Amino acid sequence: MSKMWQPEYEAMPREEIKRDQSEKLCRQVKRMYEKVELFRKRMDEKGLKPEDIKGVEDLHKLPFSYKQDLRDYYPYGLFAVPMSEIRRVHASSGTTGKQIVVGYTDNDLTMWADCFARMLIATGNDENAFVQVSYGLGLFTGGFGAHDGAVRIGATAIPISAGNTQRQIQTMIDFGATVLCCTPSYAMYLGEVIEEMGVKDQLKLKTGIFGAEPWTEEMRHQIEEKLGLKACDIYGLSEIMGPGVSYECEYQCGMHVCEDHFIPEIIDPDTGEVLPEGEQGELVFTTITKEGFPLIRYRTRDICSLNYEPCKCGRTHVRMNKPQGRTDDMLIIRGVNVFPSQIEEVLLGVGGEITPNYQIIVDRVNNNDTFEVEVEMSEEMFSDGVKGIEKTERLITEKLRSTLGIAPKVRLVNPKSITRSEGKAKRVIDKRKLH
Ligand code: DLL
Repeated sequence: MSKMWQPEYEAMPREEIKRDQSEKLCRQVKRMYEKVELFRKRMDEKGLKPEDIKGVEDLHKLPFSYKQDLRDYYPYGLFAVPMSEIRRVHASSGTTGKQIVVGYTDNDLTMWADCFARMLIATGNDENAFVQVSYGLGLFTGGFGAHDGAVRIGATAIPISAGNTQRQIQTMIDFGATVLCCTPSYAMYLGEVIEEMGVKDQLKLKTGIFGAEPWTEEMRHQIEEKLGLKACDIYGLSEIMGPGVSYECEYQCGMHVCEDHFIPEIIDPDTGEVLPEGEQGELVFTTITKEGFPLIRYRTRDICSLNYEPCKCGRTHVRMNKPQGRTDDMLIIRGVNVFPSQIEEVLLGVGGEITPNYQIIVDRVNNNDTFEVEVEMSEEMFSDGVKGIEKTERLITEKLRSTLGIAPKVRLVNPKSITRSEGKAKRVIDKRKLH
């Protein structure tokens, strides 16, 4: 078996990457034109034939695809192979709407495991690693993605799945886990319970592979401190593959996109125009090797930018920065654009008096938006009393006003009163949608 997860496959000069992508793109477009009815229809509407696409320079001519397409053609209508060649399906429910289904052939599963394996290798792990998979194992892509990646490098997988926090920690200690894979919000929670149990010194963790939701640098520092590991970011989405579309190397300075499989673009979400290198916009992906469920120019709705500068690790694959949020989770409050991640950054910057557990509550009363942020205080602050609480509330309000341009009502709430998440955290309650 070829070891596509070895770093040499990610260190080609840019010209070679482009040549490789061009060949794969042309092949993929031709194949999809034959096999996927919706793609053929969109090409025909644009008056495009597969032969008009000669390489990556023509990518921008191709039609976009959208999450709604997966719903319209639910469950298998966009697959490009007969179902007898689909080895596994996964699904994502998202926060709203009908679930979407994705499918993988044997080759797709191999490629996915290779991509996840790359991250394990790039963060200094090998066949001696014990990989605790605390992403949900099921229709969610997180668990199986991590599991297959661990097996691919010959490591030992511990497929415990999400939840049952005490048992997670006991298992981590008893089985000697060296790598932990889960969402960053669950990692924070595990850290909290580990602190309470006083067992940090019994852990052998070295690397955390955390993703599936946005998280800030401040959160990274707190997780690293609580769990005593190096916390690395991994990105992916079910539609494109699952975890491992891009990932951080040991230098933790942007996530390398597996460009031999996925071509990223950054576009203006309003006009659809491709933006100049380095600018922030909506991330779009084209899968150039996927067989079962390929997608051309898929609008992820994630907001980020791309960095083509060489990385210290020697990989030449482009890096994307941490997605700041999604075009569809951006809140518009009193006419101002607000991303939950901006709030998180401010809160975590405040330091020890408050915890990183918070909730944003937006409502509309008499045609005016109300905007509240509830933040959990630390045990120490709780016992110190009212004066300190009011002062901290004022401090946070001012910091948020200067970052966002509008000030929420900030309320410090009792320790442990905000529900913890074992998967993706739900930070926003937008009651305006319910009226
Ligand atoms: O969350 C796949 C995954 C599993 C990625 C485990 C990483 C680790 P979905 O459930 O389809 O797939 O959700 C995909 O989650 O479009 C982003 O908005 C968000 N997301 C995923 N990774 C990150 C990340 C998985 N590292 C959606 N940072 C994506 C910020 C992320 N957002």
